[in-house]
Amino acid sequence: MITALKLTFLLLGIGFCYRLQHSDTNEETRAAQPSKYGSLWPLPQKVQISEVSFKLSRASFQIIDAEQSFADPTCRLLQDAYRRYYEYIFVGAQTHKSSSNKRAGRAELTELQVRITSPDTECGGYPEVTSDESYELSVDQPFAVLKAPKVWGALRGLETFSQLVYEDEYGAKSINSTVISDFPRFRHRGILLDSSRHFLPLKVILANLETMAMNKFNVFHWHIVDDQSFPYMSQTFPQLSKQGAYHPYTHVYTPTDVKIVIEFARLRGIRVIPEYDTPGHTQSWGKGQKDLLTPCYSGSEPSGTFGPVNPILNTTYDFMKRFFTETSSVFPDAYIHLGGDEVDFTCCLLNSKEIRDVNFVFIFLSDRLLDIVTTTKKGYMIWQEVFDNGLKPDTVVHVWIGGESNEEMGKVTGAGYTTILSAPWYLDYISYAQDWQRYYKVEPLNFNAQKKLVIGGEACLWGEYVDATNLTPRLWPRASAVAERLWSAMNVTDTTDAFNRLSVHRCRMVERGIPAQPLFSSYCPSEYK
Ligand code: CP6
Repeated sequence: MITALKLTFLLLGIGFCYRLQHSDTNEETRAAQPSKYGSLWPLPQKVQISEVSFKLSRASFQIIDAEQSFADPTCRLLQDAYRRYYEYIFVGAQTHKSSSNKRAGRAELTELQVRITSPDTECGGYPEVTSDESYELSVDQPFAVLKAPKVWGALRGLETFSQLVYEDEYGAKSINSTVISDFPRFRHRGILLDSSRHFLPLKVILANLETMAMNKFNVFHWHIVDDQSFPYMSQTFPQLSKQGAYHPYTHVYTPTDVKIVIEFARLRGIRVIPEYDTPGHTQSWGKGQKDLLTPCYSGSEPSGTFGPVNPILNTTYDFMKRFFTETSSVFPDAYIHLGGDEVDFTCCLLNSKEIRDVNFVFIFLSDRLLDIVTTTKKGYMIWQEVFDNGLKPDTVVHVWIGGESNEEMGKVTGAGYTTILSAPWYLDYISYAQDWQRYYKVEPLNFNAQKKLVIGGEACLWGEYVDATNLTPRLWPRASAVAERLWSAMNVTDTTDAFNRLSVHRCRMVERGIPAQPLFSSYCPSEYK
């Protein structure tokens, strides 16, 4: 029998659940409507889309070098990109579909001509923080033209062109007459992936580089090793991955694997910045490198556990010199990330006689390691704690603490450091409903200090709860919100329009084979095919 009291609780419970489900804002319960910007993502700086439309057919459309282009057919980066985008443009399109009778009179667009306007196309080079990613796109008769000073802008413009193509109501591939001129708001637009907490197979990393290009990200921050495992196969110190990886042969990145990642990224205009986090987060290094870590003591006896990298032994610096000399030639980027976060001092400061009373991070990182890395001719990035301990002036500081309040950004840029923002963009945190809006609403320059010093930001996907099974849907399209914040103009803040474009952008990623998760109740047109 249900007593009156039980019934009351039951009803209260139902009411509570009802309110939970229906407390979403309008924004969160609405279905996507067409945006006047189609499905462009991230939104270009200047866009004019007209009503005039052209049809495109798989049989006759081609992407080619313009005659006046400084690039020629030996530029593999462009030729590869033409092939990739041709396939993306006609994804899902049938080869021999006769286009509709009704609109048969429509003009056909048969060419996209790509013109690199600077004699130094940078085709064979690596993207850098200063690379020019600007481009201008005009879609009109008799052909569309994409102009960019460097190949990097051409890559961005090809993605934009492919996003302009849609299927009309008869299923014919179409594009509207359009004029776009575009460039990124921030130069550093990154994604951090963590291959230490879980090993990430090469194909997962490559799929995400591909998706990064769809979102105009240009930095892959590879948090390659950490406490849990050391999958980087070092040629100088092979025992590091032999002892420190989850598996010495299957769960490692060989020199060839690393080369593949770097080249795949280069062809998409993406830098690869490796992070070798020191002096904390280094437990896995200790397995293959004797005496590298600080022994902990219980009383006067070694306890058998280890703290951070041992800052007082000269052998530590000999090791670091050889290790970072190797990585500096393996990774072509001008920067390396040296970590420096979350150093646990308790063990060494409290227990070891020798290491008492020293400012650990300062001695190790600021004083010695940065000098070592400087001799390898690399610049360095560091997590924000190191800044709090004093730092060389040319360091790039990566702000990760402070959530959505930008106080720390003001402090770091106030002290004159170049800065990268990640604090509001920890995508490993998940919650109910449309959290992409929270990432989207962040304004990176929302503080009173030297805004010029903020060169961009990174979305971080730490690996404790993420492996090959769930990485891609957890990252996309949530990271797309960060992509638009870092690429598009400061005043692009309309979340309703963003929702409309992002919904279609997400379906496009799915059509391109990327299992990006849905934003909200809905469906993708391609589900019917
Ligand atoms: N690993 C490393 C981590 C984190 C950091 N460094 C981290 C800390 C707090 C949160 C998420 C991730 N897992 N090496 C901090 C930069 Cl909430």
